[in-house]
Amino acid sequence: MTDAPGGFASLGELEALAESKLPPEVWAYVAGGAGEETAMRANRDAFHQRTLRPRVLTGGSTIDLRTRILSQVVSAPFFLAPTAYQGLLHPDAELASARAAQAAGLLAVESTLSTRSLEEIAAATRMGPKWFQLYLQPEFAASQRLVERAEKAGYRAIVLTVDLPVLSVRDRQIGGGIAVNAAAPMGNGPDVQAPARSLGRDGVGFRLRSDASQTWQILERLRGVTALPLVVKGILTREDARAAADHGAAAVIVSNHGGRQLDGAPAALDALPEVVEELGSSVPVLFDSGVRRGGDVVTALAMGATAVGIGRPVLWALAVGGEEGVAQLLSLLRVELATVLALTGRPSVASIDRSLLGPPRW
Ligand code: FNR
Ligand code: LAC
Repeated sequence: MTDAPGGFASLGELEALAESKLPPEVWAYVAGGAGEETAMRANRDAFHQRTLRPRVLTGGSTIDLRTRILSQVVSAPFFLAPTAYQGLLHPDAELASARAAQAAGLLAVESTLSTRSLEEIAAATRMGPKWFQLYLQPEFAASQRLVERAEKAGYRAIVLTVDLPVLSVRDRQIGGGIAVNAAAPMGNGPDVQAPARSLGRDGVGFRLRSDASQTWQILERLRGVTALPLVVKGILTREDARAAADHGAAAVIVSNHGGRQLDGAPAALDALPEVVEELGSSVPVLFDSGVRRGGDVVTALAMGATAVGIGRPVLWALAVGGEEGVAQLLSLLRVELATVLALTGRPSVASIDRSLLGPPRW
């Protein structure tokens, strides 16, 4: 046991501690990826492959981590990625993680599949910037109602996740993880349907659920029902980045969903350059999938991301220490990020650029 705040003293010990605290089927749900988990492993390998160029004797006595994400100034260039069913990890669920984000001056993205309602989360964190992540529902009217509720409750952008038209085949979850999430409470009420492994056989081929039969026109349709900026999450190619921009996305999130969807997908980090190249400075590019350390944040920013989402580590910290655990995680990440900037001779997030990147390790 440790008397460190939140129950852990370093980022490196967090994952194993979380695993030791959780029932195996909940752990399988959080930790698992699609298929053989190739894409999930690739996310970490891609970070390990990159190097940063240390710079010394560059002067300066402060390090400024402040970042602008759309119109929002936040205290550091990372945010809480949307993750479902946080009630499986701690009784305070999304209230704990959102409060920790608010206290740290960071953006939290709340999932359609939260165990607490979006209104309850908003009421608990009036001052904290929040975005609402939308999973399209089979009926557009249900999606519309969710978006309208989010706008009314003070969320400042809609994050449309586009990489989950069907839930992927996830071997590790087959033993119980799927049942676990099916049993979790649906905080946002009857408008929300949990994503199922939703391919139905029609005798000839496979049929997709109606929320999968969408085209890019869905952005215009959402635009018609909300004034909030639309952020598209789950982009891995230049073609889809272009389509998102052409259909009015205010930002995109390069992500392979933490390796939980297409096992053949590239590491999200390896897809980042082509998206950044396609969009230039016209549309901000956010990133998630595999971010674990302060140095990873720097790497993704040096490759052109504006800010990065933290996914599984928030769930680990929530399981280990609730709100205090998430606060500790965010604090350790911030310290590590500032340390990496000091060691690479950068006074601020704004000064991070491509010249920070060194040759690959292998
Ligand atoms: C997710 N993710 C996710 N994304 C989303 O848009 N809506 C959601 O409800 C969820 N739910 C969810 C649950 C769990 C248990 C995990 C691990 C992930 C994906 C998430 O936003 C993000 O893309 C990944 O977590 C990034 O990968 P790492 O860094 O967590 O490995
Ligand atoms: C997941 C979904 C629900 O990855 O986003 O489990």
